[in-house]
Amino acid sequence: MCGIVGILGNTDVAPRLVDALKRLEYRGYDSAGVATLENGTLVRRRAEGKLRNLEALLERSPLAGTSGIGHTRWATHGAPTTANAHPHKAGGVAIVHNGIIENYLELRDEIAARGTRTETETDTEVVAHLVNLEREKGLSPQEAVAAVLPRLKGAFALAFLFEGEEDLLIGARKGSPLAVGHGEGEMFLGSDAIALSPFTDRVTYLEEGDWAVVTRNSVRIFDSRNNEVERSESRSSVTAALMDKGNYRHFMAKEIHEQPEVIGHTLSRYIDLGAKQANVSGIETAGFANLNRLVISACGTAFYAGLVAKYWFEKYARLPVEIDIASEFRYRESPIGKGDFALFISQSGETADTLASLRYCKSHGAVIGTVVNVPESTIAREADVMFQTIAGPEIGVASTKAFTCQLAVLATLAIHAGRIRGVLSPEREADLIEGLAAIPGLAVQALKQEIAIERLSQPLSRTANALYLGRGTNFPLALEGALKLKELSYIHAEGYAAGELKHGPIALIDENMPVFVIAPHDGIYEKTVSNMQEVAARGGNIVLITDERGAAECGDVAGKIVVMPDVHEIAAPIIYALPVQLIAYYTAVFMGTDVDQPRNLAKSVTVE
Ligand code: HGA
Repeated sequence: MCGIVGILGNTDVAPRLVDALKRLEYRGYDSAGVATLENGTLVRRRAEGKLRNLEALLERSPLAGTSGIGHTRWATHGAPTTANAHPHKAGGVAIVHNGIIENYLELRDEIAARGTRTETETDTEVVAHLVNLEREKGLSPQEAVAAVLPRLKGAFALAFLFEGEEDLLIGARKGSPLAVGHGEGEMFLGSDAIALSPFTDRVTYLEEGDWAVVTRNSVRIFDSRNNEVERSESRSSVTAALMDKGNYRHFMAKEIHEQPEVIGHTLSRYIDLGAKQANVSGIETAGFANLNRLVISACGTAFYAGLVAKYWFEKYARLPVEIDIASEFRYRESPIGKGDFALFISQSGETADTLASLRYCKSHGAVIGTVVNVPESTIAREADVMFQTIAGPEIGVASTKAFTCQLAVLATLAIHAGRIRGVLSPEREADLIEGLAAIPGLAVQALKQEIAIERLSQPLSRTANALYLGRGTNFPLALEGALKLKELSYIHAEGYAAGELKHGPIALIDENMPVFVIAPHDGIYEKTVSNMQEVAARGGNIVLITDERGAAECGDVAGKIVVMPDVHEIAAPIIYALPVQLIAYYTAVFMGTDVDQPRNLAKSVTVE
């Protein structure tokens, strides 16, 4: 998280920095700031909160200058105040930073011993001071940065601007992404191609440990040993148009409603409808036919997509799956090596923990696959094989369409694996493919329950806790439902496997506890009805999400029922994700929380 941008332009740069920051706000919105050179002098404007506060400040108090850097922050070290907002400045050096300087306390003590005091609570400020101290010794900007970078532990993408140096930006990357954008007599730095999209589509991605010395007409890139290196330039396909909400009140609502279409696009890439087969190109690289196990790692909602996929791979491809959240996996020293295939799921393709897990597996010789929405992202570039979701840009911080598209890709992958492993007969495969192909139409039908869901969400906005229950592939969906509600409405919620309830959580049930039960009428429906009876017997307030048969056969246990269309078992977690998303959405709307930018969160988590 945190988005950084730098521009060496030919016109006033502050409005352009803000334009880039608008596209980076998905990475954080605790504060924002810009610094420019006005006649060679470093000047800054910083504001707490959303980018619009910085915009308002710049209107009241504009900045001139054609060279500048900008930042949108998701705070890791220090409160989200104006004082802690980037750019940070020491003497004639200003910097913006994405990442965490892990040894900042040690470095702060060191510079204090040299008579320099820091003014902020951030880990970032020490870097500006260290470079400035090197400058005071007489080193050039380039020499000063080269002297400081090896001393920084942790992760960073950095952009430096120097007083008196109108034609110079220095960028550096280790652990966090950074790209150089090439213009005509102009040059740019940015966290991603989205930030650079208003200015150029010619992009060079820095590699791990690289740093770049940028002028309006040149870029020189050095690796971590300070050897000058060549990095190729590519054409970015990211469009410069700022996403708009259309007729929707929030991006999240728009993205929920886009699902029938984007799931359709995604499925059509991986299904051969004529042959009624899954057709996932790249699956040969993965060597699925002979794998002994599949390792999956991801974070948050993407992890829950992986958890659903575990059921599918094990059932349809008889392929054992080991799955772990990436922040645990990366440090678990899991035995993995040649002959293993590891799959990483990420919307942004920049998730720091997922990327670190990927690199762990890669360094141990495993073949790497990714299910990812951004094909130019670091995870996509470092994987051996990419299975792209065609969800389009997802702006709402709470993931919706990216999740269901991840499920769509994973379902086709499991089916294709089942065929090449000799597990699925042609008839069984055709049946599963038909089940998936029906999803876009069924998703439209499912969304017709929106008004009923809006109505039942209103009382929920007054509750303090909620439980979500499901079995089989609907258990991960229960976890996802609870996560969505927490993220958006700040209501405490937990997801459980319905059969696990009696082993503890049932103690929570009383007449104030709403319990969402996600249960299509499938082979284990009756078991879930028994679990609902257990809840009802203790006064719990059940909202059942099921189909018509389920509604007819649940007796009178449920206070409210949301009726979904009949779906094939493989389509259920995708279709049932929609009411789960709508419940969280409308609850948040009734509570008046910031649906698209919930507190304390950011879309893409690029720090540990
Ligand atoms: N550590 C810095 C930058 C935070 C960041 O990159 N978040 O994603 C800070 O707290 O300001």
